[in-house]
Amino acid sequence: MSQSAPSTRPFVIIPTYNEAQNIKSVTQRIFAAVPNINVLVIDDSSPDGTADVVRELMNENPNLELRVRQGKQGLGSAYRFGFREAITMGATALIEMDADLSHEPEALPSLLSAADSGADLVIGSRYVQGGRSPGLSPSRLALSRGGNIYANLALGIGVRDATSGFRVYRPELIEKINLDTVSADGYGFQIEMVFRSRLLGATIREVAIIFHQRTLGISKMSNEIVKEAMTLCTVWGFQRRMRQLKGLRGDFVPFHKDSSSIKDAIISSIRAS
Ligand SMILES: Nc1nc2c(ncn2[C@@H]2O[C@H](COP(=O)(O)OP(=O)(O)O)[C@@H](O)[C@H]2O)c(=O)[nH]1
Ligand SMILES: [Mg+2]
Repeated sequence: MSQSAPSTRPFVIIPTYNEAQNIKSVTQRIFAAVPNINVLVIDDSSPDGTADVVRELMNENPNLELRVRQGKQGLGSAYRFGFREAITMGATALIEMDADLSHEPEALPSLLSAADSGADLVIGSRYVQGGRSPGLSPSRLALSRGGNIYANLALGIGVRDATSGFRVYRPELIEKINLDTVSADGYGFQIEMVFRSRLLGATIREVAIIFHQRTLGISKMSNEIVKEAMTLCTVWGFQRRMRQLKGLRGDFVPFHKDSSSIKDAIISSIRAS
């Protein structure tokens, strides 16, 4: 799938929910790091007026775009929407990045050059040599490391930081994945996208990043999001194992939480032949 045409119209997609205090610095630093880059903010009608701040910034930045959606619909849904919009606008690379400055805009050139040198998916990774996440609380570090170990055991993805939200995708890979069949949110979305990329034989590279703790605003991470990621990994892992045991090859669309029950997905993977 890889080809090495340089990325001429990269889009950074930033989902926002109550990031009015961060969005100005993050966009300014992005444009300083990569002057001609495009930035697309997907705001879910943040009550703190994030969208108004973005509108103000758009007066000075012709490469800044905003889409406002009705109500909080989750990070996975915001990215699915943003990927489609950016592809429609001719994106040659799709970059995922948080608004809270956890991801250093100055790392964008190294991620983009890894994509240009032939990776379908580049993951900014805390867990490869040179990667760090200073100041992460022991409980969040345990959750993050434990989640990655579990996702690797269940799904065989061979990625050290599968929950990282700082990434570059080649648009061709996103088009192949078919976003209509991706239903996870939050960490589950990040893991699902790595899993789906692996199933398609994509070239995946991890590049070291320093992940900073948020200093302004609050995290939207919740127990529900962690629970969803664990449940989905377990079901996908079961489906994958059944397929291996039966020697099944060919296209495989993993369990989609909105289109069948877990019970039906398990029964059909036991029956499949
Ligand atoms: N549009 C949109 N963005 C969201 C939503 N939930 C989180 N985000 C954004 O996703 C990014 C990561 O969320 P964050 O709260 O920092 O999660 P954490 O880093 O796991 O603690 C931030 O830019 C958030 O503003 C949502 O429901 N809709
Ligand atoms: Mg964050």
